[in-house]
This record gives sequence, C-alpha cells and structure tokens, in this order.
Amino acid sequence: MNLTVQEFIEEYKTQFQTMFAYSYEEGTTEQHYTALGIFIKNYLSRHWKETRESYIKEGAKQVYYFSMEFLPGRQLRNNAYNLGILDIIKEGLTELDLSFDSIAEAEADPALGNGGLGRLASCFMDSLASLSIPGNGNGIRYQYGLFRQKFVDGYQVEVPENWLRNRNVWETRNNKSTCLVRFGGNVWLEPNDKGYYEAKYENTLNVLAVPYDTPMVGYRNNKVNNLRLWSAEIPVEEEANYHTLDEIQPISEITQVLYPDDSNYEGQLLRLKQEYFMVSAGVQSIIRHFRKYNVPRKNIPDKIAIHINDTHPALAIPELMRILMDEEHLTWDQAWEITQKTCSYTNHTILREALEKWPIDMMKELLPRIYMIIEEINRRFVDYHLPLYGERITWQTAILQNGVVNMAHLAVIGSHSVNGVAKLHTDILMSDVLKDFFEIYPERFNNKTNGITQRRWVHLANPELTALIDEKIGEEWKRNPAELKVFKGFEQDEETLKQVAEIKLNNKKRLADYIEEVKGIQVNPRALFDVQIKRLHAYKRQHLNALHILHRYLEIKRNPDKEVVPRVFIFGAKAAPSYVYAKQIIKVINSIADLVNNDPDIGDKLKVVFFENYGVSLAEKIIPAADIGEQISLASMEASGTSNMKLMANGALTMATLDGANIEIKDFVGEDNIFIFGLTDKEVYELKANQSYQSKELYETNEQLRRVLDALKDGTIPGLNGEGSAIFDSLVHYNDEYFVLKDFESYVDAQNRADALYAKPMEWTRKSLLNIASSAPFSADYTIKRYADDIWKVKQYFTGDEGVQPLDE
Ligand code: Z15
Repeated sequence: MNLTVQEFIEEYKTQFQTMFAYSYEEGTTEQHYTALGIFIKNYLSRHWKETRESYIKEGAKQVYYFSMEFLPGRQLRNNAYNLGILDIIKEGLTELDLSFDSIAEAEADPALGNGGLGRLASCFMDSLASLSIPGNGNGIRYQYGLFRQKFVDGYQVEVPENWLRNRNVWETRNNKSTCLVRFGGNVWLEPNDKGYYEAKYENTLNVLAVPYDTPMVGYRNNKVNNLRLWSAEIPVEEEANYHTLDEIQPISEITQVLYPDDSNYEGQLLRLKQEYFMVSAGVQSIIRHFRKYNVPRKNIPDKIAIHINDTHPALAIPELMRILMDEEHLTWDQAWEITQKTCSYTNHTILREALEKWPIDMMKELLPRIYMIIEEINRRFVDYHLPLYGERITWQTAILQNGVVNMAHLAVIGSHSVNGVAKLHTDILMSDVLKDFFEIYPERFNNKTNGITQRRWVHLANPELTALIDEKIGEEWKRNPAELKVFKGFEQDEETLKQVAEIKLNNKKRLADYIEEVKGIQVNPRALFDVQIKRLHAYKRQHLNALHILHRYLEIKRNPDKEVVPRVFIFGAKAAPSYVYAKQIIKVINSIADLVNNDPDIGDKLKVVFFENYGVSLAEKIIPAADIGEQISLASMEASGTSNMKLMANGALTMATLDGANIEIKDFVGEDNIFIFGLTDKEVYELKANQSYQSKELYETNEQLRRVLDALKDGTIPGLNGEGSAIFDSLVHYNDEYFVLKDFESYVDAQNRADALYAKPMEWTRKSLLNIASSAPFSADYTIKRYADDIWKVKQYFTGDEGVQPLDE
C-alpha cells in the first residue's frame, strides 16, 4: 500500500470535492485541514480494523491505560509521519500550491489534560502503538478542554476552550459500544434461589456513556491502537423524562469540562461523578470485550491489564469487583484475586494537597454500591492485618480514615504493582509517603522512570537536528533509540559542532520571529535562550527564576558598562484559576518583563518573554530553540518532570536541582554537562525535621538577596497591585515554604557558570551535543517496554522487521 505523490494528488482533490462540493483551489485552510485529516483517517482505517481483529485472533493480552487526562497534541503531522506518508503528502500539497505547515496549524490542540500527567499518558499511547503492544487508552471526552489563557494587564484570564467547535476529524462515535452508568438511589442485596445475592437498585440516575474512538498510530508498523474517550448523554429510553435544560444539566455536566487543577485535590462532587463515569464505562466495555476471547473468567488477568494513572481512576478497583460479583456472579474471593492481578497503579506526586480523600458521606450517597464494596475491602484488610502488623500500621494504611476514603490506599491495596515515576520519587514513596505499605507489600513496589516520545519531540519538532543525526549516524536510531549514543562520537568533531550550533541558531531565529509576531518583543537570537515551561506551582519555583532575573536587572543597572552574556528568559505556564499565589507570580513576572523589556539601559542584555496559553503546540515551538532548561523545583517535590527530557533531547543544557528525573539526567549526561545547584532532598528533610530554617535571617544578612527582595515591593517593578508584596511576605515573613531564599545564592552561582560556558561557544555546543546523544534512555519506548514486561505482562506483536525494533537495552 505504497502511496505515490500522483495518487495522493488525485485522491485528495476528489476527497476535497466530495466533502465540500467545491474545487480544492477555492478551499480555506480550515477546509483543507479537515479534508486532509479525513484522507489520513481513511488511509489508516484498514490498519485500525486489522489491528483490533489481530489482537482478538491471537488471543493477545491487552492493557487499558485509565487516565482522567490525555494531552495528545495536534495529530495530523504525527499520524502522517508514523504512517510513513508525511513526505508524500507534503510534496503533493506543494504541487497543488498548498502549504502543509499552515494546514497543520489549523488543527485544534486537544487540551484534555493539565500538564505532565496527561502528556505522559499520550506519550505512552504513541509508544504502545509503535512497539506493537496491544494497548488502549480510556478517558473522558471533555467538551471543553483546559481553559485558554490570556493576559490582561499582566493578569491571567481564563477563556473556555471549545476545541470541538470545528469537527474533530480523528474521532469515531461508536454507538455499538455504549454502556449505562448508575449514580445515587438506593441499593440493597437480595438472596436468590441460584445461590448468590442480587444487587437491587431504585431511584438511580442513569447516564448513557458513549465512546468516541481515536486512532493511535504506530510508527511505520501498520499498527493502530485505540484511545477511547467517553461522553455522557441521556439514555434513549429515558429521553421522555427530561423536559428542561435544568433537568438535563446533571447529565450533560459530567463530561462538560476538565478540572483545571494540576497536583491539587478540590473534593468536588462533580469531579467524583466524572471519575466514576469514566471508570464504570471503561470497565464495563472491557469485560464485554473480554467475552470475545472465549476463555473462563478466572483467566481475566491473562487477557486484561488495567492501569490506574494516579488515584483519579482508582474506583476501577471496586467497579471491577462489582461487575465480577453482581453481574458475573463470582464470589468475593474469586473477584478479589482477579481484581488484584488485573490492576496496577502509578503514583505521580507526594504533595499532600494533591492526594485524593473523598468524604465517606459523599461517596455513600453518590455511589452506594461502590461504597459498600470499599467498606468490605477495608474491613477485610483491617481484619487480616491487625493481628499481623498491629494497631499503628493497620490504621495508618486503612482505606477508611477519619470520615474519608483514602484513594491512594485503595489503589495500593487493590493492585499487584505500585510504581513511582523516577528513582528518587519511588525511593521517597517507599521510605516516607507509603512506607507502611512498603513494609506490608514490599514486592509490589517498583520504579518506572518517565519517558517521552522522540517521534513528536525530536523527529517532528526538530527536523533539522533529526536530519543531521541521520546524516552522521544513519537512521537506525529512530527505530532503536539506543543507537543515539553513537552521536557522542562526534563531540570533538568541529564540523559537526558547527552544524549543531547552526541548527540551534536557526531554531532560535524562528522562535525570535514568533516572539516578535505574538508578543511584539524583539529578541536577539544570539542571546542565551533560558526556558522554563510547566504548570505554575510554588514547588516548581518560577519565583526563584524571577528573583534571579531581578538580580540580573539590578546588576546591569548598577554596572552598565560591564559586559554581560545576553539572555532571553522565556516562560510558559498556566495557573489553576483558584490558585491565588500562582497567579500573583504570573503577574509579577509579567511586570518584571515590562520593566526589563522597556528599559533603554538594558537593550539586548536582558529580555523576558512570558507566552500566553502554554500547551503542547507551543512547547513544540519553544523546546528546539532552548539553550537552558530550567528544572528548579525544591528537591523531593517534583515526582519526575518530563519537559526536562524534551529539552535535553533537543540540546538544551539543564539547570537543575537534584530532584525527580533530573538526577537520572545528570547520571547519564555526566555532571560536567549539567548545572546542578541547591539543597538535596536529604537536606530539605533535615531542615524540615529540625525546623531550623529561618528565611528572615537570610533576608537580613544577605545584602544581595535583600536588594532583590526589596525590589518586589519598593516600586521598582511597575504596575503591581500588591502582588510583589504578597510574594515578599511569603518568602520573608511566612518562612518560605519552598526554600527559595535558601537556594538563591547557589542558583545565581550556577547561572554564572552557565554564562561563562556560553561565552565559549564550541564548549557549550559540545555539551549540548552530549545532552542530545545521552537522551535515549528517556525514550518512552523503553519506559513502556518495562511497564509491559514487569507490570502488565503484555507482549509486542511483530509481524516483520518493521517499526520500532524489539528493545533490549
Ligand atoms: C501531574 O501533572 C503530575 C502529578 C500529579 O499528581 C498530577 Cl495530579 C498532575 C505530574 C508530576 O508533577 C510530574 O513530576 C510528573 O513528571 C508527571 O506528573 C508525570 O508523571
């Protein structure tokens, strides 16, 4: 099925005319996007069908990745690339006098996630398909994605993200696979004459779950997996009961909008509805599909793995129990053994405020049958462990505590595997956050360091770099990432270094043009591009970055004749709408930008660019142009981070604390090729334990720091309405929860080392090349292979030597 350029041109013209009843020459860019999307979807549909059929025919075990968030990014380019038809399409469109790049930009970027957790889920979808692993996504088709961010006078303003306004060409509504999800009402158990209890329901709210399926295209292996996103509707038989908008609301609201909190638990009833809706529909459709395998129910764990992405889908555990008992009529013990063997759980955070604890009263009322099951899981857990482990450990690990359902405990108890997302993070889970569980179930714990898909983040985001690597080491690295280390052999090759430097400069020029276009700021592409892109959160310490910028500004003002290495500080970050402190930091950074960018004394020496509406599409523009990636969370707080991996793979040097996956990055790239600063996790734990930290002392004794902090509130920064003072107070008077002041000096010092290195371009570029060449271990292909082997026990289904090769490291 090798498409030629001429075939594409003919088929595309017909496709366009069929859809719009116009000739393609009269089409708008948006129409071309739609026509091209449908063309590609048609092209892949045979593989999609055949992949599904082949899994059943082979009796393959399948994994279902349950996640409340997916952040797939635009799909046109990636799908064409993975199908191996991108160049043909580009050529064909050029002959038709159309621009592929502009057409691709017309796609809405589906923001069905907040940040790292959702993007990780989508990188995993790409790797599953590319490794020929039977892997499916299960999530929610939010009608509105994460809000669109605007700045008004430097303040964040949230605008609804109506990503479905124009049709979504990738999805297929699947009326055949709908299910019913029940909420509320009364539930009781009645013994019957067949020897089991029947669950009886009355007065429930019944919601129809309608799946929309999206193809997940593997890299040149003819495999297309499925991402199933559920939408809530009124059941057809009940339509007559709904008369007004108010009556419809309780149903339509369930899948209306994504909660915009990242690493923060809000405890809203509607969120609990969303979680159960997704989980119930997902588990029902899996068990229904399992019947096609024609094997006994006790073999469910041989055919199905359910992965719980953070605790948000942890109700999959009691829901699977419910279906196995109430609908499949298994005993508790049979159902429990199957459930534990089927489910596995990833923890993504140790932040207290992110851990889900649902009030028992809320759970009981909304999900009476599920709560009965949770209560029984808890009762059996306590009964069994009390005599073995005693009071303290048993009550600390119980699911029901002080009127709440501890969802992490449910997830650990109901799973056969619990993993963290970087070495340090898993160590902290075992030694601190889940340490009592580690004592009870040591064999369940394992680490799976996160990864990223090089296909989207390098091959497509950075085509020039990719072509250079192809030229130097051949194309094998694209199917076998380990080959990338061969590129290290070029670290002393002057010609290669010049090429790497030139490619970075070209990427920076493109970003500079874009900055001029959207922000009206002129930046010098030869300046050092310093990038911090991630959700705005106090623990990620964007304000530490801001203090450093202020410090530079004040130094230049004091010493106008001193030569400095020019820098452009680039930010992208959304704050949760209710997170006041995060929004204050945004306002302060925007105001610092106004100050710095408009000061004639500063010129090219310092520029600050805060992009609006950071997301996957913007990340693809920024990352290839970065010289430094800022990874400056307080040690122990960032579970892994994944932008650190994307930036490194594109040749940025990492400015990092020893946190999350930064530690592994340092280990692979070598400590000479990364800038490390700040407290270690041990030091943080000690300072917290002995309560010896007094941030105010630092303010009083460190003159350099005091100058910078005073600038937050003495009128130096224009346009503030108390936001600078608020941050000042948190750092000086409320004892600086995230040790910003404590790490300040060490940070400035590391930044000065970066300047010194940047002044030696060849040395800088050599380290940049080493970062690129050391990034292979962070390929999500490896991460997924380990999940598949160690946790899910699912196999790669090769039909030839196509696609990503079997990976042994
Ligand atoms: C989220 O994006 C992450 C953790 C969470 O608990 C929630 Cl609710 C959202 C992030 C981590 O903060 C980040 O360190 C990690 O790289 C990412 O998940 C993927 O594991």
